[in-house]
Amino acid sequence: MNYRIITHGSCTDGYSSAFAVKKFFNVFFDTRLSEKEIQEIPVFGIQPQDVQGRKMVFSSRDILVDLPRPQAKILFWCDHHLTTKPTATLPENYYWKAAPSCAGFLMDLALEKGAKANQELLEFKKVIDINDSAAYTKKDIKDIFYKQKSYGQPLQKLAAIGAMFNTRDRVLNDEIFRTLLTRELGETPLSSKSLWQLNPLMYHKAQLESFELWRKNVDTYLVYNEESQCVVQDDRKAKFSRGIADRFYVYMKYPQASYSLNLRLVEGEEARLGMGSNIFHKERCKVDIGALCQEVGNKFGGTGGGHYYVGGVTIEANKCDEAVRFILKRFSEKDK
Ligand SMILES: [Mn+2]
Repeated sequence: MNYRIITHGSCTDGYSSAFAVKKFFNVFFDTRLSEKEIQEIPVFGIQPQDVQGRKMVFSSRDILVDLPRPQAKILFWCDHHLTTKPTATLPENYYWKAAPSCAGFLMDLALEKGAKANQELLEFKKVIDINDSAAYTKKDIKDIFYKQKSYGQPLQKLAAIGAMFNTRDRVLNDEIFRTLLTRELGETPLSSKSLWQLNPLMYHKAQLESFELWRKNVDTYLVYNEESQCVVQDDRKAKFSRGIADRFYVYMKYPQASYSLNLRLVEGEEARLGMGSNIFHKERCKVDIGALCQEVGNKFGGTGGGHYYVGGVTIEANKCDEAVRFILKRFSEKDK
């Protein structure tokens, strides 16, 4: 067989997308593989820059989802990021759409190809779409980023599963990701029995604690830049590194903000910048952030991309300050 499923690592949509490929494998590829054979297909979680930087060598049996399109011809590609929008007609088995989630898009494709829809799957699609496009209400954010009495809502369950592969240890995250996706799969990524035996709630509760630690720590150096209406989280100013990032906290703390920018150095040579717009006020977002990330990547010696409302970019560490000025200036200009 030698199929490989390669998806966005440490990411809930990446996990759900790989799940959808497995669930509808025979529909997508017109094969007659047994459940066991499908179960055994290996799953790899990688990052967009691994594809863009050509660190990864692809083969003609590779199935790539929720990631940029590689140069090499592969078996199947499906993505929904604005910055990977194709400029020419796609070859067979290549799919792109500006959908809220890649997993939801894959489910739609499977249904078009004749897979049977069921209520549970359609319900799941709603939840993953909200999750990956951050279409949350403030109440949703409270439900999934702060300690609660119970965790039975679908969005909370999805967050609990995401917590399993969102620890601070990349290697552990990848191992959990692989483990979850090479076991018996349920109807949806939420209902695999074997998954709940691994006690996602334990990870979730620990993560909520970590979010709290993180919020307390970033409170000491978060800055709101009035001019650009952007909250800046410059991790170079941090005395400590604590907890796990709660990426929507800035919009709870600064409701007046239109944008957020976070940056950190990785191994001294690389700077990673994340940008987003206020998820509760998307109408304020006049800048195509994915496109801006791509531009910043090209301008400052790296690569970047993303969606209209959120994106990321990796650049040369010594160009970090210049890049920040460039980004804040762009935010200031566009809002006037
Ligand atoms: Mn996605």
